[in-house]
Amino acid sequence: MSTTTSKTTSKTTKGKAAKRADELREAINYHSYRYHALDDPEIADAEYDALIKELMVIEEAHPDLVTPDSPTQRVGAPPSDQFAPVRHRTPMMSLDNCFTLEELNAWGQRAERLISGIDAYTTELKMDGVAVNLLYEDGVFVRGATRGDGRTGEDITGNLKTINSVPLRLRGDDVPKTLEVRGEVYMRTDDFEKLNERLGEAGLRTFANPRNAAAGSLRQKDPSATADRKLSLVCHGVGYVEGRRFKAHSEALAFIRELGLRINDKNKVLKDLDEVYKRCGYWQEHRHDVPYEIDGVVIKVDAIAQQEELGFTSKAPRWAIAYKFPPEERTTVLNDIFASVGRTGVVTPFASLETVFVGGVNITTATLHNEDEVARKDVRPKDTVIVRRAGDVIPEVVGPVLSKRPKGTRRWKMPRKCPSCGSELVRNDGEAATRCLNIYECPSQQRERIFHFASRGGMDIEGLGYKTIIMMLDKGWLRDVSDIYFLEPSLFEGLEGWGQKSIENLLKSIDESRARPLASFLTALGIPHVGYSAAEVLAEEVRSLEKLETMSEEELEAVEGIGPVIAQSIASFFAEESNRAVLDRLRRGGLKPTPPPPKKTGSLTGRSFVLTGSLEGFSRSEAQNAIEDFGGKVTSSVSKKTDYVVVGENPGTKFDKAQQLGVAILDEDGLRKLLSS
Ligand code: 3BD
Repeated sequence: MSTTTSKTTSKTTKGKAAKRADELREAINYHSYRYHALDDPEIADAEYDALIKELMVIEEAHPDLVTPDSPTQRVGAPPSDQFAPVRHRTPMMSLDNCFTLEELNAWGQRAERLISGIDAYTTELKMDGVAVNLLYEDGVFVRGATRGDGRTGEDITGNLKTINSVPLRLRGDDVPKTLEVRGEVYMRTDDFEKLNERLGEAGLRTFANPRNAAAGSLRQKDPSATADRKLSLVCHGVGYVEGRRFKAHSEALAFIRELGLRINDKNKVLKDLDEVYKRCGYWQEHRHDVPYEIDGVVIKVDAIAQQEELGFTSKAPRWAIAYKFPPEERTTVLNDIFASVGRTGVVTPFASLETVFVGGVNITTATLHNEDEVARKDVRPKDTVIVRRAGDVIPEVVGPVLSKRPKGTRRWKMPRKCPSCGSELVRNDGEAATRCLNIYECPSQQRERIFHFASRGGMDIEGLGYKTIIMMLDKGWLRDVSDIYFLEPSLFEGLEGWGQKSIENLLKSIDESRARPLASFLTALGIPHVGYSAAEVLAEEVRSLEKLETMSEEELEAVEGIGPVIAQSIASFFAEESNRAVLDRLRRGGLKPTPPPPKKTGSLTGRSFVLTGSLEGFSRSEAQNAIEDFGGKVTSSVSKKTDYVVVGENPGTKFDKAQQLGVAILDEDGLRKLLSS
């Protein structure tokens, strides 16, 4: 009798819990929609948090009540080693750019000539984020991917789920069976600055800009790491929707907003081109009035019927264009000019400036490139100068404002001695660069080499940032990059700021780097002229470091994609005794780069292609994928080692070069025949 009672009680408790969980989920989803999609919350953040907390308590007590789309399941996916490729339901197109209002006008005039009476244009702020594609089935978020090459991206579902503005379930009774939406994931400027501050304090590598920070956060292997970064999503289009037709782009956006997806509240439908130009001009002036980075305005013909009439070029719709803002310029006072020594010994003059806000960030230094540039611009210490920052390029000094030059300024002279090690600087005839030749001992070069080695483009050792490297150099733990692989936890004992956890994390990421892809390792070595793309070509060819070490300059030059300059540089790098010693020590430290996956073989194995001009039926990456699928190789420049040059519309100089060298030329049909034979 007593058992039956307790059973009923537990049943009703359970029933109650299930009911309350449902109520909570509904309330949470509603308030999340008010907050993210409508930007109009009804309750305070603390009240919202309390609802989440209550639901978590219930779900913990009754794990069988947890649903996959429950708002508590944002950090659910386990860490994964790889992001699987996913093909988008419909391809994600490219967007044509224009850089002046004249170019924009040319685009607008053309559209209006092709279609008499364009009803309206939508204008959207061009988010400087990471393009993503989200798939909803029966209203449930099932998959999210990066854009990739437009056709296939990487599956980042687990990471996207951690973003609060990504609804896990769509709202309403009018949810389409299948919906694919496109948007940008971005990080607010203030969150970016906070993140960098945090990373910098922890001695970790910082990000150059919010876009890189967003991209890096989305690529975390562990979704809980992504969850720690504040990311947001705005949607700007529908890729596919089942059972519904829209009359206008603005209608599609309004529809997905109803479903709970966020769209930008600055979007505006305008009735003619003059208004479009005005709005572009307005946002160019006010680009920093929004709390995130934008790099332009996207203009789209609003009516879908008119979009369809305008159609596409080979790569991008004719009904849309991005107006990109010009780089921003400001004036400030140049306090002094210094010279810094990079990892290859090149000495770069740079300006130390009165802090100035330009391109969305405060800058205090700007590059002056080289000795001749300083002379040509004749910028002098104490000059008022114009500085420019475009996107993620290094800020540069454009020139002096001569009317503001104070009395008694003097031309700047390149120092004779290395500012880091004091050795004599050298500038070779015919070269712009001044160099410090003390390659192995110069502290600046050592430091920069190690920093480059550990950086994202190289071995990507999380936790080995500037601050940490400087500390380790100071302590004498590092002399060259091989010392990284002999670091012991005991070294850190008693060091301030180094807890058990951070030591473990650093050593773990060092350990992970032991098996980085060969191409990353070759890039990390910083051999002059060997950037990532040359390293990729080499890795593909040699498949092991040992093989590369034994190759002669002639053998290297025979590799497709490797020219005489690179071949010479690699040969002399490996000829140097001290470099060999570092490589040996790296191996003793357990370094074992992973060779690239086996090459596909097929009818085009051993054949190399260069693409020029635009093809009708392929985007560039589609053509490349198709060639590679058959075992062929696509390289960027034409040489006598090239087998075929594929020529599309408006080919570049590669076409001329191919004719000069007598390389076989294929048109699009020729390529298709070759692929199908
Ligand atoms: C934005 C294409 C179209 C659907 C093609 C018209 C190129 C990134 O705010 N609309 C926007 C934004 C991007 C867009 C389109 N509307 N395409 C848009 C876009 N408001 N940033 N993009 N993309 C998205 C891209 N991404 C990476 C590499 C190459 N292209």
